[in-house]
Amino acid sequence: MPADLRRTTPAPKVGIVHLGLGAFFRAHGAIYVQEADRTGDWGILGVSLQRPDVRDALGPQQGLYHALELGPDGQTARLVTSVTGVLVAPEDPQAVLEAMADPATRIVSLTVTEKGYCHQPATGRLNADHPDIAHDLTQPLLRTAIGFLARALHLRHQRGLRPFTTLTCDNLPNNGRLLRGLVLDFARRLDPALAAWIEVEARFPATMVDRIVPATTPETFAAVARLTGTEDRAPVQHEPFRQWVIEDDFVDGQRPDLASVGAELVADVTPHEHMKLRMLNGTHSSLAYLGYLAGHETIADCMADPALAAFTRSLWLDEIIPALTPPPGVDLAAYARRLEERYRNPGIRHRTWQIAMDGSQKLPQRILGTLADNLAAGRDCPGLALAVAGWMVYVGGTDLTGRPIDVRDPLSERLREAAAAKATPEGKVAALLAFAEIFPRPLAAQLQTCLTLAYKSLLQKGARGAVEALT
Ligand code: CS2
Repeated sequence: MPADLRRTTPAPKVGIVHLGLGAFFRAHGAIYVQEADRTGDWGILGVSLQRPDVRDALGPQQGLYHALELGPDGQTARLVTSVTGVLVAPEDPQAVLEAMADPATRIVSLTVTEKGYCHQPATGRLNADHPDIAHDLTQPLLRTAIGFLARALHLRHQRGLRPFTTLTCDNLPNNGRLLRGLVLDFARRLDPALAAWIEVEARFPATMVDRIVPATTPETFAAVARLTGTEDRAPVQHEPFRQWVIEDDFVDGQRPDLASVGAELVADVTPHEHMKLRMLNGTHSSLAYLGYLAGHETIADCMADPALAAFTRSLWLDEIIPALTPPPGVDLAAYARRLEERYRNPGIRHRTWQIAMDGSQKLPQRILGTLADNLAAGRDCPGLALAVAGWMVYVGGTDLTGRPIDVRDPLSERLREAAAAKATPEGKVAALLAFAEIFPRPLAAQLQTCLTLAYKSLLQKGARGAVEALT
């Protein structure tokens, strides 16, 4: 009989409220915080913004869960103790606001995925037409992270408290500045005095987060039971590598000592963020679409295919690195070699389909920025163009052999209809480039010809053939 998970030492006091308690944060930030919290003052109260599943699994375990590390040569499990409880926002939004407004809460961190920011990916502006934002501006039962942040800061302002630090941990460019702009935009519509206070007193440090966290599978549960002898209903799994680069800009300097456990606290995260988003996430998304269309289930399967491995190396060396400024002291070619090792980790099954999700929200910061910078410098990017064409085929909803694709994307219906309305590759490419929320205008016009060529190559040669033809 496997043992139940129970605390044997007191839970830490809550100092952090985390919005969007998904697998990534539980396998990354929650572990750093546990290691850094030597005084028991930085417990994490998790908030699920949509579903109760994580609370239902973690609640009976007093917030405890295991993180399974997937090394190339074996697995280890560690107990994570920093999460003290979980609230489900739709059940009791007021409780979430009160937790965020509690004076002991000094940080509100978030991982709500790209689409959770309710912005226009191409411009970074708040999408005020988003139904959930429109709702949150007028209704008390909040739905969005932006609504919760602005209204909780409002409560703190009204109560004469200091603001919390808002710590975004999502893969978005200039994530701190972006979020600050969105919260301010929302706050201005609530109360100009609130917006003025946030502008001066609140802090939104930017971060670069990195750890590959494949979705939990039945094998994860089985491995944790085998290694720990407990029946854990909420384990997560992750690669050994981890990195967290954080802009050191917290309200009153209040934060756990994250530097003591390997996080890098820096003055400017931008070069780290560009490097990671473009080199890791950019090739991840490229492999997600082209690898999926080539019939590969995981990133490791893609890298075991010599054509796709050579293609990925060429993306790094010929297209992405030339358009990057390296962070101080970082050798980008060495970073690429390290990424290749991580992608090849045979202990990890990271599905192309998982990474392919929400492409409309990911392409701008992962791929389109690199394309734009290269085009401006007079360099073409056949590999990244092929990746975008792969996305265009993918969102059409049918693979190159005619099988349906389960496309998950907030714009999936509109994208599929737009592509289906045109018969020719030129027409389909133009119809998808017309999505101004994804493709900035001048870039869209510049991409029409090379994307049409790439799209035709995919139809004629298949994904693997098109990749081989390039390398
Ligand atoms: C992936 C990321 O699913 C995806 O879109 O590219 O989750 C990636 O694994 C992480 O950003 C790695 O840090």
